[in-house]
Parts: sequence; C-alpha cells; structure tokens
Amino acid sequence: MANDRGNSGPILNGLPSQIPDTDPEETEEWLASLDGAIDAGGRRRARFLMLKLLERARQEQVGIPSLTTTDYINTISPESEPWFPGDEELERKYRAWIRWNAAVMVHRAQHPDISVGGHISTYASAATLYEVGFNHFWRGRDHEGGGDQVFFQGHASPGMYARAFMEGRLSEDQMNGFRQEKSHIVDGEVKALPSYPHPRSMPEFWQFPTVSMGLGPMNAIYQAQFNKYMHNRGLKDTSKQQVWAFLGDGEMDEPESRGLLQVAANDELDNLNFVINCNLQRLDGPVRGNGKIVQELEAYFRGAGWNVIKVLWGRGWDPLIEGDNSGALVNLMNTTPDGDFQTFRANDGAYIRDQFFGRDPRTKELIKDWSDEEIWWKLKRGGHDYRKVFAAYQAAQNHTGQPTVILMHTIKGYSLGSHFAGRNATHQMKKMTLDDLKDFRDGLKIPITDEQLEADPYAPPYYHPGADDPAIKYMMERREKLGGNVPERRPQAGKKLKLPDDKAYKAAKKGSGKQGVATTMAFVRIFRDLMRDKEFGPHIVPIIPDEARTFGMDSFFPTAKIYNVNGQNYNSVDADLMLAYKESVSGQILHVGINEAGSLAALTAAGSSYDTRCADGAVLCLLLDVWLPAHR
Ligand SMILES: Cc1ncc(C[n+]2csc(CCOP(=O)(O)OP(=O)(O)O)c2C)c(N)n1
Ligand SMILES: [Mg+2]
Repeated sequence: MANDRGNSGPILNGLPSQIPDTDPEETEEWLASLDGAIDAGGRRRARFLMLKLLERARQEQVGIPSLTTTDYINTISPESEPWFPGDEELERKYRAWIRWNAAVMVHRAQHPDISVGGHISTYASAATLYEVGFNHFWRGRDHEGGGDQVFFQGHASPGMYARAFMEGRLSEDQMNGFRQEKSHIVDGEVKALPSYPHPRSMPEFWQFPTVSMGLGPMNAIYQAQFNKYMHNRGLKDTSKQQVWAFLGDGEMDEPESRGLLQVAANDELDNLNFVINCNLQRLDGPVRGNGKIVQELEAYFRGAGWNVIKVLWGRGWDPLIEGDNSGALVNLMNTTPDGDFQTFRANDGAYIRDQFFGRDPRTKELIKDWSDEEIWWKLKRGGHDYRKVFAAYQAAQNHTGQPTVILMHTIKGYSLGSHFAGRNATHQMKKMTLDDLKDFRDGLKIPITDEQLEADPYAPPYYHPGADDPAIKYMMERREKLGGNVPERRPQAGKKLKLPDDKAYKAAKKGSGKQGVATTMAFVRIFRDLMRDKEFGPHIVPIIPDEARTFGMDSFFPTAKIYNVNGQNYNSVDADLMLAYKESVSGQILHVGINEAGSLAALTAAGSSYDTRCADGAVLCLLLDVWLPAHR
C-alpha cells in the first residue's frame, strides 16, 4: 500500500523492481557518498552511518522494514550502563558458596546406594543470572506490590535449593534427600526435595511447575496478561509486579515456547521479561552448531514485536570492541558459528588466540600484548558479568509498551572445570571425581581441605560459614529490602469468597419443562445467573477459546464485555445489534482466540490468583468450550 510520501510496501530483499529511478543523478550522488564514507572512515564507520540513516528513515515513516538482527555484540553500550549498586566482591563470594552447594547436592545423590538423576551444568551456567535477580530485582511476597513472579528454569533447581540452604530455609537433611521423596527418611520423617519445581510437593516454596519444557514461557505470558487484567478491572493493583521467566536456548525449540509470543506483544505486556540462557547447548550437543541461536531468537522475538536485549560479552571485551576500528572483530563475532564458540571455551587461551583472533590479521593484532591466561580469564561471556546482567535487567524492568527478552550468552558447566565446561556430555554429568572436586573447590576458593574431600568422595561437605558471616548478612539484607523470600508460595493468601445463595440456582432448578435443552445451554444459563451476583459475579473469569456464539454465550458480550488492553478502537460491524461484539479495557471475558493451550495457561493464571497476586478473594474461573477430541 502506498503511503503519503509515495513509497511502496515492504521490501524484503533488495529494491522493489517496480519503482522507477526518477533522478538517477541524485541516486549516483548518494552512492558516491557511501563509497566516500567507506574510503575515509572504513567499513565500520560506513555501517554506522547506514544504520543511522535507517533509524532516521523509520522516524520519518519512510516505510522501510525494520532490521530484525543487529551485530553480535551487546545491545547496551558500556557508556549507557548504569551504576552497579551492589558489593561485587561480597556477592561473588557467596555466589561461589551457592555454586558449590548446588553441585555437591546433586553429586551426593550419586552415591551408589542412591544414584538418582540431576543436573549440575545448567545452574553453573546461570548462577550469575539468578544471583543478580535475587540480590537486586525480584520483589518478595512482603513487598507492598505483592511480589514478582519468577518462573525458574526447572532443571536449574539445585541452585535455588542451595540458595535457600544458605538462607536457612532448607536443612542439610533436605538437601541430602534431593530427588528421593519416597526414600529419604530421617528420624521417621521424609526429608527430601523434588528434583524440579513442584508446588504440590513443596506448597510453600515453588509457585510454578516449569520443567516440562515450553510450559514456562506459555504460563509466564498468561501470568503477565492476567496481572494486567486484574489491574484493568480494578481487582488488584499489580503495577509493581513483574513476571520473569528463565528459559533455555534448547527449550526455545519447543512449539509452546514460541507459539504465543504474539499474545505478549499484542497485549503490550511490559510487565513480562524472558531471560534466555544461551549457553549454545541443549542435551546432547549444540543448539545450532552451524548457526547462531542468539541471532535467530533476536529476529524471531523482534519480528513478534518484543524488545530485545543481547548480553553477549563481559566487560573485558569492551576495550577490544572500542579499538576495533576496522570492524574486523565484530565481523568475526558475526560470522563465527555457535559450534566454534563452544569449542573455544572447552580449550585454552592459546587456542582462542589462534583459532578465533588468528582468523584475521587485524584481530590478531588487537590482542598481541595479551597473555594466553589473560585471554582466558578476561574475555568472559556477558551472562557471567554482574554489571552487564544488571544493566540488562534494569533496562528490561523499565521498558514500557512491549515485553522484553534478554538473550544471555553463557557457558554450560561454567566454573566446574575443564571436564565439564562446554563439553557435549556436560548436561548429563552429575558425578565429580575427587580431582574434579578439588579443582572446583580451588576455583571457587571454598575453605574445605583435601582431607575433608578424601574422607568420602561421595559426600563432600556442604559449605555454610554461619548466619553471622558478613557475606551472609549482606545476602539476607538484600532479600529483606526487596520484600522477603523468592521463591515463596502462600497457599492461603486470598480471602474466602461468599458464595451466591440458592436464589442464583432458581431458574436451573425449575428446569425446562416439557422442552428439551442441551446441557451446555443449561449450564450457560446457570453461569449467567451466577455472574449477576453482585459480590460473587465479578470474580468469575469466563475464558473462551474458539467460540462463544454457538452456545449462546454471546449474550455476555454487551454486559460483561471482552477484555482488550486497547479497548475497542473500531466501529464494530454489529454495533447496532443488542448482542454487539463489545471489547473493553475493563472487560471481564478472556476471549483467547483459537488457542486451547493458551486458554489452559489463562485458567492456571486466573485460578492461582489467591497466591500469585494475593488478590482479595479467590478468582473462580471457568473454561468454556475447549476443543478436545472428546468434545463432541
Ligand atoms: C517437554 C520436555 N522435553 C524434554 C525434556 C528433557 N530435558 C531436560 S533438560 C533438557 C535440555 C535443555 O536444554 P536447554 O533448554 O538449552 O537448557 P540448558 O540446560 O542448556 O540451560 C531436556 C531436553 C523436558 N524436561 N521437557
Ligand atoms: Mg542450553
């Protein structure tokens, strides 16, 4: 469609062939300017100018399609990073203790008499992502706003247990019972922890079950939508509640992980943040050995209307990127496949010098004064740098109008030593040899002796310095300031609702006389009468996937109205009819579209409001017309 400046519609590749060049001389001048910019300032400068031009063109509504990917560098430049308000040294100290205890917990469960499953390497790659959230962002249940809602990556649970152990919320006996809920009995009592987030097994700890990959992303979207719904209907002020979902890059291949991204964008869920741990590996090997999963996800999310923040490189890379006048380093980053990045980390500094920087004489030059050790230690991935992670979380929390996804570049098995980090088998490795344990202890500076480790290599000690240790005090203070524990579930948080009295069922009890009536129709009538109850009615959330009209539920449209965060900005075709299709910001009906999975996620979000939003009064919800094979 032509716009008012006479431009054509979307251009996907190259120039649209139907537009004539009305001024070839002017075109030539522009091209010569670009050539001149390349000659004078190099390709990097020319690229910058082109991107600036695109930005201006978009501001002026020239109708150029937006770029879906950016360079393989951090979205937030070092100059735009905020001040980091924490004590990095102290935070690093207890993060190391948590890392140790998480790995020891899984390792202990490998004793030949027990030998259950578990994952060490996932949390190891994500420890910084979680700790920055715990220390600086996630509001607990006692926060005035009611607390944030965090969906943890299910198989990173050992890290959450290890933190709760440091906080004194879990005992050593419970830690020893990881994944042994039927068999670990101490003094006649089961002392155990489920392997994955499980609200039924730990009703006062986990809020959301996440480990079945794909459930987290879907449910997080509908939690965030329901927060807005409650707010817009005046049932609860949720303006200080954000939803954070931690996901794996492999998990993003699940159809459920990507299939509902448009819901978050259409509903402008700026209270929603996805954090995708891009350690480039899944279970058996790389997620995209030949490609780049971060770039793929960036394009996908941006295309779906999300705000995208990439955190790829730690602060050690900043001076190198700044000094990369030729653009050769960024070019290398852009063109190196994930499979190679994984291999670099599984090798040493000399290998990285040779196989990465050595690919171009200009990049080789950039690190010529660096030792191999410096290359190894200074050049971290962004997801292992507190400041970069902090900057991204703050930007995500403050972003308005869109949901945000943060793509974090990390190493699977980080800190666990050379047998784990970046190895293809790392996902399934849960046992450490005595030497692994010693290396791991040394790397983390854990005050445990060789003798202690040698005494029983199946049961290395946990480490806890005691509640009076300054680092532990700091850690506890941080949580107190943020409103208490995370995760925490409060099964009894909501007030009980007063049920409608018998009058509400009068019509149903009377029956339909001689006339037969479909059960669905009868049900819809009862439902309508319940919705009319002044006290109880507003707490009903009718969730409609697919179709309402067939069952006579279109009679709800004009009165209850269909929830839409943008209201109704068009003239409805049936506006003159009594049963007009009516959308409203304060609508009561959740009409989720042809979307059964989403309707179940909406049901879960609504049904758990008593806990997740501490809403006054539980929210009763009814799921209508789910199109299942058994439906008819
Ligand atoms: C629906 C489903 N399929 C398979 C699994 C088994 N599984 C557990 S962890 C994992 C690999 C996850 O890879 P990724 O999402 O990249 O997480 P990472 O451990 O690398 O952070 C798989 C396939 C699962 N939990 N759920
Ligand atoms: Mg992964």
